[in-house]
Amino acid sequence: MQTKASVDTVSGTKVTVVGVGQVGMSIAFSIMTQGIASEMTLVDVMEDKLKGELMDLQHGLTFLDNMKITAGSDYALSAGSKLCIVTAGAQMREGESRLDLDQRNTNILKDIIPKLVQYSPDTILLIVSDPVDLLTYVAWKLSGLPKERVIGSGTNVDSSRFRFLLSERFDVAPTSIHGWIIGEQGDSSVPVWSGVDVAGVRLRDLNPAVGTSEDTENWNSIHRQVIQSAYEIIRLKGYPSWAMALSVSVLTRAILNNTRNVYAVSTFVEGIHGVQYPVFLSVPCVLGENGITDVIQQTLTEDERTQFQKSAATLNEVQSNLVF
Ligand code: 6V0
Repeated sequence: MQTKASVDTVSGTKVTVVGVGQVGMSIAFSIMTQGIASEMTLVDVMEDKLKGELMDLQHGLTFLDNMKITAGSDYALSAGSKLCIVTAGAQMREGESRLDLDQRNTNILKDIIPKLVQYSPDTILLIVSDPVDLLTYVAWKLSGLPKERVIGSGTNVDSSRFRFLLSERFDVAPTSIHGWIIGEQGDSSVPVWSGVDVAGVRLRDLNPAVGTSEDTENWNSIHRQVIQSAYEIIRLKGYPSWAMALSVSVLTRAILNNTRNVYAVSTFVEGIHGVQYPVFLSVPCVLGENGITDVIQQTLTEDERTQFQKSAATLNEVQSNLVF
């Protein structure tokens, strides 16, 4: 019986996940169980953890469609990846400033990104590590890749939290509600109230004050809940993982299957919504096999534009203090 093909081919849907912490492994598990990729490589600096996670995943393969899984600290294993997902990151140390942490995370990417691009020069990078907008810029600079091929997971998960919370108030399924959170991932994100609709019926047409301080129905509390929920999950269980993993796996599917779905992800926004700096922020983007092919420019209110531009200016200032 012939047990091994005489020629090993490089798969067209190979994904590498760098960082096998809580977030990296939940992403890897989600990609594996959904059968999105035919090959997956895990890379980290912790050899034992890599080996344990590899064995644990491989032992579940009989229950799923087959895929090849490899793991190790050598980036040669990642060669030929169509998509590289980066979740490696440092946690804040006691007394550490935000800028020092940003610099430490930048240094981690200085170690990772050139090696990924060396082995997969045509790859698409999907950055998940925090602060995601800043680190997507750093990854773009370090990689030398075209800006369409460097993407941050951005506000895709925030938009999902937003739609879920809206769905509870409307009592319809989250998938039947459209709604977008754009801008900087985290506290300064921007909910686009004009884009909230169910079956084409726009919330703003029913309540013109929606999202403003004059809104007696207080819809903006839902955006505050979106921001708070990230902190709440960390307080309650230590780290957010499942929604993030599903968010990243749909982005992965869109890229590997060239679906051209639209998701709110972090992209280069100089020239968009009046931004004058070379920064990455989230806007709805069309995703496919070449990365981001189009950006959807929504009609924003003056307040939404101002908030978007303020985040861009802040990011630009932080970026200018980083040492590459
Ligand atoms: P974690 O569990 O601490 O895992 C981080 C992993 O990165 C560890 O396994 C490290 O060994 C590894 N690592 C560190 N340095 C390197 C390196 N130089 N090369 C390879 N691997 C390295 O963190 P967790 O998995 O919880 O989070 C990972 C990152 O995602 C952090 O930056 C989080 O802040 C960020 N998140 C981003 C979110 C978003 O919405 N963008 C959401 C959740 C977490």
